[in-house]
Amino acid sequence: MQKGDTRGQLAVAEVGSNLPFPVRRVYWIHGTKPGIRRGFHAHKRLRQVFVCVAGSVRMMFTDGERRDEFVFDAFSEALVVGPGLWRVMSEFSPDCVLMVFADREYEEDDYIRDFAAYMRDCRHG
Ligand code: T46
Repeated sequence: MQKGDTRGQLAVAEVGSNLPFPVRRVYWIHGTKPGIRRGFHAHKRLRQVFVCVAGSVRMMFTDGERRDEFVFDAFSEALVVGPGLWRVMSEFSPDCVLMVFADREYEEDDYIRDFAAYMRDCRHG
């Protein structure tokens, strides 16, 4: 939610307004080196809201059949991502800050990091 005025911009993330779940964890990805791609996993349960606070990043999501790929930047709407989607992030600009609000604590066993296993057992759709 943008609250800009003549002084500049102020953006708000608020549970019950534009955050669709109670937030248990916030993390942000920044300083990603040139040419690096991140992600390569899906989540079993985790729901997240992505906000690109600065810069830009290419996002790719697939459920194993449908594939969406787009450049996400500071002018984009926040992105709500539920469980069961495989994601890859690439082409981070040097100034990219990708902030993520999550509805669960960090749990490594919530990750599916093997694409073949994802396609076999876990994909939605
Ligand atoms: C996601 C994409 C968009 C923690 O200890 N706590 C945390 O909350 C997170 C998110 C990560 N970590 C550790 C686990 C690894 O040792 O930080 C290290 C890097 O995490 P990972 O390799 O999972 O980073 P990405 O960029 O591949 O994935 C992250 C999130 O993990 C994931 O939930 O959806 O960003």
